[in-house]
Amino acid sequence: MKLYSYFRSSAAYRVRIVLNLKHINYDTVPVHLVKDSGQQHSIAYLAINPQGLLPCLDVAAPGSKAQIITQSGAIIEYLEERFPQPSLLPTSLIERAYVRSLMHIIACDMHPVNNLRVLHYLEEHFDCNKAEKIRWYHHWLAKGFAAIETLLARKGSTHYCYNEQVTMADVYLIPQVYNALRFNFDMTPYPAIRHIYQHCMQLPTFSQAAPEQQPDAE
Ligand SMILES: N[C@@H](CCC(=O)N[C@@H](CS)C(=O)NCC(=O)O)C(=O)O
Repeated sequence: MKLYSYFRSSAAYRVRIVLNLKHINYDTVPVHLVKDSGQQHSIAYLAINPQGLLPCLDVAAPGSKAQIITQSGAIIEYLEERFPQPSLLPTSLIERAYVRSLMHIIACDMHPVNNLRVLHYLEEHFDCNKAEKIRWYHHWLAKGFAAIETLLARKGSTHYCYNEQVTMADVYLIPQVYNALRFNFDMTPYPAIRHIYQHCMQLPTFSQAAPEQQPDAE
C-alpha cells in the first residue's frame, strides 16, 4: 500500500496509527503541504485526490492500476473491514456508537475548522494576524476537548478512551492532542485526555506514527 502523507498532517497521522496497529506494511509518498505553495495543489496530486487534501491511500496490488481511497475516515473504516483483527471498535453496538461519537467530535467539529486552508482563508480574506489565528485555533480546540473530557470522565476512562482497548477514538484523539501541544494549547484542564495521550504515546504503534518519526520529517 502507498500512503500519501505529510509528516505533520494529523489526518495522515490517524491512518499511520491504524496501519501500525494492524501490522500493514506501506510506503510513504510525501506531499509537502507548505513547499512549492503547497504540493497538494499540484496538478499531479489533484489527479490523485481532487480535494487536494491528505491523506489518501493507494490499496492496489503492486504493479496494478491505482485504487485510491481519500478521507482518513473512509480509509480507516476500509482497513478495519479488510483487516478486522485487531478490531478498533468495541463489540457492543452502543459502545461502538460511543467510540464513533468521540471520533466525530474531532473529525467533524474540531479538525475541519482548524485546517491549514481555513487558517489561510482567515489570513487572506479576513486580515487575521498570527495571534488572531491562534485564538481561533485554541477556541475550537477548547470546545471539542471540553466535551471529550466530560464524556471520558462519565465513562471513567483511564488508559484509553474506551475500557482497556485501543479503539478508533484513540486513533483520532492522539494526533489532535499532538497538534494542540505543537500550537502551545494548554492541556491542563483535560486530565483524562492527558492521561490517555501519555499512555498511548508509550506504545510503539502510536509513537512510531508520530510526525518526527516519518521519512519526510524536517
Ligand atoms: N476530512 C479530511 C481532512 C483532510 C485534511 O484536512 N488534511 C489536511 C492535513 S491534516 C490537509 O491536507 N490540508 C491541506 C490544506 O489545507 O491545504 C480527512 O479526514 O481526510
